[in-house]
Amino acid sequence: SFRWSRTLQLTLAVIKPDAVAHPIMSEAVHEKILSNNFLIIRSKELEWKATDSQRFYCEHKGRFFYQRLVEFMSSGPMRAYILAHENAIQLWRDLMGPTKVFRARITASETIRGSLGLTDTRNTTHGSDSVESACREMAFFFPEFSTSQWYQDLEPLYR
Ligand code: RTP
Ligand code: MG
Repeated sequence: SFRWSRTLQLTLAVIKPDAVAHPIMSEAVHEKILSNNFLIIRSKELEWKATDSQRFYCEHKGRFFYQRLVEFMSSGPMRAYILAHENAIQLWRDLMGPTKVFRARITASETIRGSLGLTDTRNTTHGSDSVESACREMAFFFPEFSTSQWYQDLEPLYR
């Protein structure tokens, strides 16, 4: 019988409006997801109102870039994914590369942000940074998806 040998972890990945606006960019990101063998558990295109953006980025309220970040993230459609992989959270962040575009370009030009990032705000993608934020962010984007149910359904594969 089939025995699962790896531990899957879930993360939330988002293709931001700058990349969705240019299909050549969003397709390159989608390719990265596939070529790194992520399982795509959920995927949808959606658009935020300014209030959604404020709610999602409330931890950054007061930072100098908050206003432009909030405006940018509600400026057009995005594509959100729930991805599964061994060590998915760290793997996806490694593939994205550094937040700061100058750092990404110079030290990690092969990463998503290093190759496609336009500015520190318009930096192509988002990825959860911890198990806690992955839970919060998956619920934010996919309220009907139950993370605990998903892990529970997987349980028999590990026995
Ligand atoms: P993220 O939350 O999107 O995964 O990015 P991160 O952890 O690498 O970066 P964080 O410091 O949490 O910043 C959140 C988002 O704010 C935007 N940002 N803009 N100087 C700027 O204009 C600036 N600095 C940060 C980025 O889009 C980042 O994704
Ligand atoms: Mg962050």
